[in-house]
Amino acid sequence: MPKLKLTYFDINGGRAEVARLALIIGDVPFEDERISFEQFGATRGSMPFGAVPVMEVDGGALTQSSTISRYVGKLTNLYPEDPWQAALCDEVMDVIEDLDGQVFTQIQLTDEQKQTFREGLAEGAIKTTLVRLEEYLTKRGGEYMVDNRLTVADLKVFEWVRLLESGMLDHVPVELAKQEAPLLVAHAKKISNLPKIVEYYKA
Ligand SMILES: N[C@@H](CCC(=O)N[C@@H](CS)C(=O)NCC(=O)O)C(=O)O
Repeated sequence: MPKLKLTYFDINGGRAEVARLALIIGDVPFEDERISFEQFGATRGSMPFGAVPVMEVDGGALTQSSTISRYVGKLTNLYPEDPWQAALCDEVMDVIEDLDGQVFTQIQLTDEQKQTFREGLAEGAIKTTLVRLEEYLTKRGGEYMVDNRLTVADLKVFEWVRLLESGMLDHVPVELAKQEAPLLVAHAKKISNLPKIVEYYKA
């Protein structure tokens, strides 16, 4: 196994969480480096694309959360081998990555503009995506997003539903996921109950 070091902000969840969870579920050792915003400011110039997460793999650096999740998914057997199932797995992760891009790019907005933007997003892209992912999961039997087994696509959806339900997203109603996508919420609950995930969040 390569020597792995994952660098990301010291926050609850975020773009490194899928890779972290996959490594934990797969029992793959890695260095979990959590940095402050100040440390990020001081070191971003040396990061390949000036952003986190960054994963060092035997000293080489890999960026882009979905790329890292796919790579880690392959190391941990949480990524489909079948090309069609792998494409579906990528599709689910990209759908959520699109949302992440919209949700986390209002740094320049005033509080009032941010509220209007987030409320629009909640009623628009977030709600639509929840409904469509609910249909996606229903169509595939209701247990796993793709490949009839746990993959990084499930972890990505889990992390999104966890964020929505946490109340950490200002101006997005915490009950939105339960209202629009009860099956996704049940799916997230099942993942949160996996013994290694329980242990991780307890720590
Ligand atoms: N497409 C990239 C986006 C990376 C990204 O924007 N990361 C954020 C943290 S979640 C960041 O480093 N923001 C600080 C900045 O750009 O100043 C990915 O998926 O990893």
